[in-house]
Amino acid sequence: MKITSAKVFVGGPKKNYVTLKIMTDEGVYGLGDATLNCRETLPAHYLQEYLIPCLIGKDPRNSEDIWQYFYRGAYFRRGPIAMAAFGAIDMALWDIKAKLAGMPLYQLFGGKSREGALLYAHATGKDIADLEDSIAFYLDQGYKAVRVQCGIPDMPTSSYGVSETKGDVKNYITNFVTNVPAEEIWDTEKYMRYMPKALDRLRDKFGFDLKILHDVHHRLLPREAAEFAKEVEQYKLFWLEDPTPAEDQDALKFLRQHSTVPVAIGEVFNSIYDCNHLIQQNLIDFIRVCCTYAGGITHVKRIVDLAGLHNVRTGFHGAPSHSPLCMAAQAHLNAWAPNFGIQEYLVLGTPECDALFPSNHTVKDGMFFVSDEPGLGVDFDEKEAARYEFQRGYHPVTRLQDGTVWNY
Ligand code: GCO
Ligand code: MG
Repeated sequence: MKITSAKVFVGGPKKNYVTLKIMTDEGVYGLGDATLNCRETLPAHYLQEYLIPCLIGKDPRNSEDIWQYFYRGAYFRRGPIAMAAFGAIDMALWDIKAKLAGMPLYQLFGGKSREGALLYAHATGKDIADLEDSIAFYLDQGYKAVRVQCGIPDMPTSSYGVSETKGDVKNYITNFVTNVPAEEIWDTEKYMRYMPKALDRLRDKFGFDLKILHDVHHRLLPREAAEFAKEVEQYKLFWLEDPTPAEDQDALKFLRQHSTVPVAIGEVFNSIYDCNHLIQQNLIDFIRVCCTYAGGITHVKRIVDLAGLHNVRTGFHGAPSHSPLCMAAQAHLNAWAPNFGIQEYLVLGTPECDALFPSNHTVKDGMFFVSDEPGLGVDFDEKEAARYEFQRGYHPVTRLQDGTVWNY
């Protein structure tokens, strides 16, 4: 069996999904996601210029050898661009393998450990009243876990994960399309003073059964993160995400000495080498990698197994920029993983997105139910894809009040 050709598509409804389609001489094709938010054309070019020419003629069933060939063969290894490109190829090869087997992908990992996988939605509000409406909206849909992000009074601009517009509480998706990045102002003291009060009010209103997550988005210094974690411990978060930028991994020791709040990190990690110190030292409780820019199913499954050895659970990244292909790859891992924790979920559900990526996966009562179609269980409609083209966009750049550049 041989790979005969492969194509890359860039575009989608409100997002520049980077979709890889690998064709074989037996007519079976595989699909993968290489979307790297706000840098989408780079993995697309990496695939087109460097990787696809090497794929032609290879046996698609040898997904491990092909992964090693690209990873070890690159010499300049790792990094989000290369790993997203390898990730898309790897997903597509697993899709082919499971289609050949006539099985849903999770069967090739060892079958199902659970029927439905717990999801969390993004609740958001320009202020606390909006955030409460947003949480109520997700509770009505049956969600049992929500990430809460709230506008901070007197913050000069809106902060991460929060809409500019009052009343914008449903399925909030940031529009990053700009010629140059927008700029935001951040004030750590205001955030640290207000956010615990907001959590207090939410526990008062919604009680302690609701699973509440919160994303600091890398903005605190190690000592501040320890203080914040200590203070919010009483609100029993499901997790506190990215309290500090994870480059300085030992900074988390400080937080661990002061608080038992569960910590989730890893959405910007690309490889097991970014994760292994945090996992082996028990500095985190949830690992947040994703199947796209952490090198596909082959590599992420290794990370999941390592995490399992140290009682770290999964909480895969599922921001709006992940295409339904990446979400499906993760759904199959979630169905199997003995150390599954939770899955972030935003992507599916718009008619445009469903038309571009038809699938029978379902979401009900805040749980994801993986379909029993062979392979990833997601198709790609090339005619629909022709409606979209690439639109450049940037993540905002964050500054402190005095102009110092900070972490987005
Ligand atoms: C999350 C993330 C995202 C990132 C986004 C950047 O927890 O989902 O923090 O919202 O900001 O993936 O492209
Ligand atoms: Mg995050």
